[in-house]
Amino acid sequence: MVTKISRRGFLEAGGLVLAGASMVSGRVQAASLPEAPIMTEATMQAPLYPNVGPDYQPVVTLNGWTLPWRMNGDWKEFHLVAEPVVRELAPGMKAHLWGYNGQSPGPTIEGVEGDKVRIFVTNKLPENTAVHWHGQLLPNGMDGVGGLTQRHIPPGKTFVYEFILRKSGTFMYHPHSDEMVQMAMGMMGFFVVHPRDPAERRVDRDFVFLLNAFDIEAGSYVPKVNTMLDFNLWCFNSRVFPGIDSLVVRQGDKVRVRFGNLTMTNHPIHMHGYDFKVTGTDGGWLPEGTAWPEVSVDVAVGQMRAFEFMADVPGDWALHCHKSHHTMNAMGHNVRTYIGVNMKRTTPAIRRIAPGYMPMGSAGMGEMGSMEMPLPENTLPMMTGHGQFGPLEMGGMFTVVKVRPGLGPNDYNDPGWYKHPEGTVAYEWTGDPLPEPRRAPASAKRTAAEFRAVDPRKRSRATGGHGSH
Ligand SMILES: [Cu+2]
Repeated sequence: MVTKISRRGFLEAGGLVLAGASMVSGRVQAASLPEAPIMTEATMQAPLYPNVGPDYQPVVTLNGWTLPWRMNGDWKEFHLVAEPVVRELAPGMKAHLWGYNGQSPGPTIEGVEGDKVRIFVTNKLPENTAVHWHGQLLPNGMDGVGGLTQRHIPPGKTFVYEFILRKSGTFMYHPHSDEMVQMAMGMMGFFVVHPRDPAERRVDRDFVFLLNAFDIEAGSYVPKVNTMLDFNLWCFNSRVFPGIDSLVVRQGDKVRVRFGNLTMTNHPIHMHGYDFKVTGTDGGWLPEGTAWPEVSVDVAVGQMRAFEFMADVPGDWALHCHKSHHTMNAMGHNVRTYIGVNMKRTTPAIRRIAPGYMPMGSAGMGEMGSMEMPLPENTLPMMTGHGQFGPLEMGGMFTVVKVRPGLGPNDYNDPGWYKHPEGTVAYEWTGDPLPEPRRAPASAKRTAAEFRAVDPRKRSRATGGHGSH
């Protein structure tokens, strides 16, 4: 508590200006590197409550953690270690990635507007790296663009970044050295800066996650780093459903959800049950009164978004990317469409070449959600996960916001499935059978002639001679 008071006194005495001046001679005075904590698990760790400086409600990182820091004078010191990591994407599949301090994404860095931060970055990768503090307003030489604003950090070396957190908001960090490879390998993290006034923009729960994607062939462990668009694992924080943490919320809490997009495409993030307000972008907070309502918010590549809502309606509310291919796991995009095809005749023929072949997809693919199929080692079913009413037939960028009455103020333990009040669940009609629908008279005749088969060899004749060779 003594530290807290003296620190506040310092800042009230024009600390921000003094801090600016001291940046000029901002060489590390301590001889020792701060500890670099390592996390070995992919489960959500408890948020880190501030023990010095202004109070704030710390963020909760889905399947992640917050990087501890130490105070050195008036500097908040962090230590990131860039290194190869093993990350469980969901139970049943591990990926060999690159990340920070034992995980991909790296730990969330959290601070307060006005903080002087000193971030040590040790490179334990087999190649150069550099860290860019995406969205932060800082001196050019601290911007982390290898070759442009600093020397790259060679393997085995530690570099120091020093800057003042000039504004509150939602930021990210990621490499700016061999960027394509290092991002495809999972190197990224969240950076949250809280307002200096503890009452400003305060919420009761503040969740963060990054959107990232990998292309990992079934049975292999290392992402294909040259893939540009056709990824097969769409992640929140290097996890896929059903491996992604739920967002556990107490009914009545004010909730914020922040996310940043470091994939190669946009993601319309959709939440059920609420019309939330978009309150933050990459550029900062929206001025009070200008937040706009949405039920889906699109986040472009390189952008961050924050939305807020009052958790007044309990339930299990889905939160997911609305691109339906992004809520699938390990999907082969070359699988043929068999909807409407009678597989009875072809199946025996295929089984002669591929014993055990199972005809799938002629009535849709939903059956894959409940089927136990032998999979190659180290991959995940395309659609999976079970709820209280059966298989969810989902994967990828999908999770659940669990709003419950009566939870503790900062209790993030999974409360299980929602117990719906009697008579509030969609139910089966058991009354009179469905009457025959009345159709327009012409329709019966037309169904028989909806398509005609064309022999491709005779195609030029059939289409009147276009494009024949
Ligand atoms: Cu998406």
